[in-house]
Amino acid sequence: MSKRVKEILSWYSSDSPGTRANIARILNHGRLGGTGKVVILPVDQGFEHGPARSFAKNSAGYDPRYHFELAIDAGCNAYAAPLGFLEAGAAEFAGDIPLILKLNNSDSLYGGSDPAPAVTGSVDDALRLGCSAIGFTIYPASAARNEMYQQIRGLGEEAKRKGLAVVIWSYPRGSGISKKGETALDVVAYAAQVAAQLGAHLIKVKPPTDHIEQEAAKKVYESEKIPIGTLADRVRHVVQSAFAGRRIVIFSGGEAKGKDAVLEEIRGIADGGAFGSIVGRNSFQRAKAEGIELLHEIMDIYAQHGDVG
Ligand code: FBP
Repeated sequence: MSKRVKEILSWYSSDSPGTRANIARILNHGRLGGTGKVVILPVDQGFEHGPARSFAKNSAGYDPRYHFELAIDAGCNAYAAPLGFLEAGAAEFAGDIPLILKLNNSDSLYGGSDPAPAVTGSVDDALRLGCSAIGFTIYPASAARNEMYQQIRGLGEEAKRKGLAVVIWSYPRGSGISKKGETALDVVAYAAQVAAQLGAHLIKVKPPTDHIEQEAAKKVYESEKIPIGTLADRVRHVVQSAFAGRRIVIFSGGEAKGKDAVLEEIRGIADGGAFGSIVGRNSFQRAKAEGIELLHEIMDIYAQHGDVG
């Protein structure tokens, strides 16, 4: 076990050996194993955005087995997906890569402004499928957020009792904020703090812009001269907002874009001290060899910031 992984595990001192072993499994797997950095493949977009928007660009992705193979062949730390996708490959690929079962999901067919995902799997499903962690999305700023906070309270308590890790996707969205506010620095930092307070071991947020959404927060950012000019500055602030960097905070990839744009963003995120990235559409919407090459380049950037001690 590397010194860095040991140090990260020491931040989770209230957790059982089972949960800590599962966090270690994620941190020690794949090309970045042992560095304290992670790159995870998430494929819940079929549910969240629909099949054509997700898989038409690279039709191999309609087959659930494709994503297991992509994550394994690329040397990702873990693969995260909803129940159906994991059930379709968990036996065939058992033991090949740490799995994260997404326990809630929402579709894009209902157009309301306040997302209210359904619970679509259980902690026992995660254990049955050999997962290392449960995953759960919260939408701070949705009118339905309190329901999500209460659901993850129960699911998180059960997952920890049964020795699993907890990963929270924290995506501010809904009638409480503007569209621009979803990625505002103050809002993303707040979302990371809420996920940490809900007991997440790993927290996933979107890369923040330099917009400040809330008036009360704006005054503090100005009076305390919090640096917000570069992506690295902003990522540093978000990581600090999740318990002074004592929680694993990773950043999402977003819609498919050109390779140079992806890598430039990753460099900024890595420079800010992020623990890694979760990259879905930018990897599985490319032809397999190209997706793997991009994931490797992303991992190489993080490896330069990692520390195997
Ligand atoms: P991407 O790299 O494809 O953005 O995936 C990361 C992710 O968190 C997925 O798990 C999730 O489905 C998606 O982002 C949600 O994206 P959006 O906020 O655009 O609906």
